[in-house]
Amino acid sequence: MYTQALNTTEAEDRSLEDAGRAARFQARIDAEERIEPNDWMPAAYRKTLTRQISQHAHSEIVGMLPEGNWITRAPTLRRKAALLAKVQDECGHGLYLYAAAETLGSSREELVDQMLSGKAKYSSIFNYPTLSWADIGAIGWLVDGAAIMNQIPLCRCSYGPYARAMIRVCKEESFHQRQGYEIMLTLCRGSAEQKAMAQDALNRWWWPCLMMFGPPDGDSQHSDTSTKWKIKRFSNDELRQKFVDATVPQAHYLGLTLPDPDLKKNEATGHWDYGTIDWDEFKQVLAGNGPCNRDRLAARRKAHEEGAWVREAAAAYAEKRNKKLAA
Ligand code: BYC
Repeated sequence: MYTQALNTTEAEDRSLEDAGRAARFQARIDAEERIEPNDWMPAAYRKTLTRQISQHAHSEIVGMLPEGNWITRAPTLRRKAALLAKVQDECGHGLYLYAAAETLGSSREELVDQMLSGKAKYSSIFNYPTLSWADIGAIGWLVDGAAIMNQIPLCRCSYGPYARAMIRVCKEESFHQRQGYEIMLTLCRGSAEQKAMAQDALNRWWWPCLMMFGPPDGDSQHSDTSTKWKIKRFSNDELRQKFVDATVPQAHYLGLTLPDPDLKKNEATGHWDYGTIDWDEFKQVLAGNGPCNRDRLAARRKAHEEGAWVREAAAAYAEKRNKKLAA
């Protein structure tokens, strides 16, 4: 009896203490203070950040595959060097994003396993194929363009390690976007065949790029809490609209047509109104049924297996070195 009464009081104390901590945490967020790894944070904040940062890391790593496909077939040495550097940059982004996610308490092995087992998501966009050289231009211009639109606000995310990682990522993505646009410009100023190739790439990548920003606001599960915690600064639809408004004039400058008959400038709002996104296609891609989902996961699993000896060698070296330091 006595023990039970004592326990109840302890539980009450704990929940009062937690409520106090949660209120202080929210006050820090509201005051635009950065949350650092050793600070107290609600379990749900840790969980949603681990989810988002690790998905982001997986996207960077899987994102190397569609472009990596063209490294050996780049049309010139200059294009090859730039593409090689871009793909290496994506790898670097993945690595510092995994490092940022690790500061929240999950191990890299655990996170990578979640991706390889198909449990964790990565961006839908990387489940589409790169069929021509123009796709490399379209990815740089549109996919990196969309990524920048989404990631610039993440530089002000409440979680310090993620926000700081985003600063460098955004600088590199801006360079990627420029090189992609320059590929498109070269193709559009080239032969009729080259211009048609650029138009075909735009036709295939446009709608999947709009899907990158996530489900419409009414269907977004995490937006409310992520906005309250200043992980998200803009909603999915707001960022999508910003992307459309920035990209339509760029397409016009290239002399290309956007594959949307409903696209038109809304003189009242100043925005470009766009047609209906095929959310069934998005759901299918998320469910693993996009054109390349199976290939992408198979390629990552193969690379992981083939890299096992590197991880073992690094671990053996670290153990030996630690023993030496301890002696
Ligand atoms: N693909 O409640 P919601 C790049 C999921 S760029 C797959 O709105 P949230 C790169 C979402 O995870 C791409 N899944 O979620 C660029 C959630 O499922 P779970 C990576 C998606 O988190 C160039 C569910 O749908 N960028 O790496 O509030 C070259 C409901 O959505 C997608 C980032 O990851 C999608 N497109 O908002 C190479 C940026 N959209 O988790 C590489 C960081 C939504 O409950 N992430 N889902 O199972 C974010 O900003 C946010 O997570 C999102 C989604 C805006 C993407």
